[in-house]
Amino acid sequence: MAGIDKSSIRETVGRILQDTQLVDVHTHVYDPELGPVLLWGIDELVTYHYLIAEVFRARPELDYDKFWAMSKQDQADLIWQELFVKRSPISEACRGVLTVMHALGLDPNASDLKGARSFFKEQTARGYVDKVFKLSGIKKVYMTNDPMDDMERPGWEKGFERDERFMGVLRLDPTFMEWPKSIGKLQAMGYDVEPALSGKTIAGIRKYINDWCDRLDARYMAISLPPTFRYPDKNSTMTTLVEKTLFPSAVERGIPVALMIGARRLVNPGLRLAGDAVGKVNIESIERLATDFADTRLLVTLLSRESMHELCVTSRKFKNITPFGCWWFLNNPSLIREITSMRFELLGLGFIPQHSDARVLDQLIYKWTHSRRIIADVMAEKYADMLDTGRLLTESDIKKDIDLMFDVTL
Ligand code: HDL
Ligand code: ZN
Repeated sequence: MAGIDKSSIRETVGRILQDTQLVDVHTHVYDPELGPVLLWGIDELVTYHYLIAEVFRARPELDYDKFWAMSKQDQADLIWQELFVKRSPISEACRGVLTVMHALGLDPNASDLKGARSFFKEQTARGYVDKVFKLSGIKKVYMTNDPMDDMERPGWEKGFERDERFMGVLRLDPTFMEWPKSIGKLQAMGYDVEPALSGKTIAGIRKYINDWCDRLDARYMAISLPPTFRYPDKNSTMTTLVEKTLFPSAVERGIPVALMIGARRLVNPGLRLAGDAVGKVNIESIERLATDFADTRLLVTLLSRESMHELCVTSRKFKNITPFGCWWFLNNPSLIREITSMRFELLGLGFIPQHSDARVLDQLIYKWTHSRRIIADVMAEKYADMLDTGRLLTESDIKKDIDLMFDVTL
């Protein structure tokens, strides 16, 4: 059996990864039938909250309220001038916009956004979804569906014919965090709940979960938790909600739970969505959840670089933990490289290397273009090390390995 020569590994891995239609297990993009919750086009791309954080660093005298009072187009024009014209757009978020423009045949050297805007005027949402999926090499995305979102809920209540490329995911932190903040909406939706986590309320929340998992055809449930999350914590409503509703419903439905831990929300409220920061997590709490709910698959992604090493070690101890993606502040080339190397070294192929976390449809293009390159670099290095031992490697070995990691069915 002839193996691949070491000198052609990187080209071969890159080609196979490029030609493989991947699955994106965490995004904030939506079936176009859901209407305005699907963000796309140059103004959404340039006003991505990552770039809003960066424009305030370029223009520290900018007033938060004045910025938010501007139209989205004016915000985009300001960001374009400050981050793309007056200085080199070298940050990962800036580079991402350029990668998308380049892929669409738009001019990344343009002095304004007029040309880009006229291109997008000719697009329809559905047609552009097809274009972006093709350019990204993505066959399926998992959404982040929040019934508490007044923009998203009506589309689901009305009902629509699903685009099978958009998989449902029930997101629960907007319902659970700062309980009983969501009680009014739950009651307005007809659920018999009260602030006290009584048997009646627990039953009402489980009905909410089941009703919406049915409506979404949810493939997993997700919850984002702060670095302060501790489990079990007998004084915390979150422990009760997780123990008595989230996990029992996941077990009953036989679906995974995604734990996304480490975001410190709104450390700077003036930045709104761009105002969140990061904190290291308590890995023991994840180990206790993995122990108490040993039959539930835990998809885990953490926001702090330091926590990622602990997660790799903990994943070796708990077969029901699957680390997924380089999330948010970790979705940068230098950190994707480090984390992916560590995961191959500690977990072999037993993890999901990446998710895009795309908030704007167009971002699928850049987040996957950038990640494919780095993951191919790291995979090729690991394969080369393996060949040095005399072990042979074929193209079908590589394809099998890539499908094992990326062709995720949840
Ligand atoms: O909680 C999450 O899913 C995060 O991804 C947030 O949406 C965050 O604002 C984000 O977009 N990160 O990329
Ligand atoms: Zn996200």
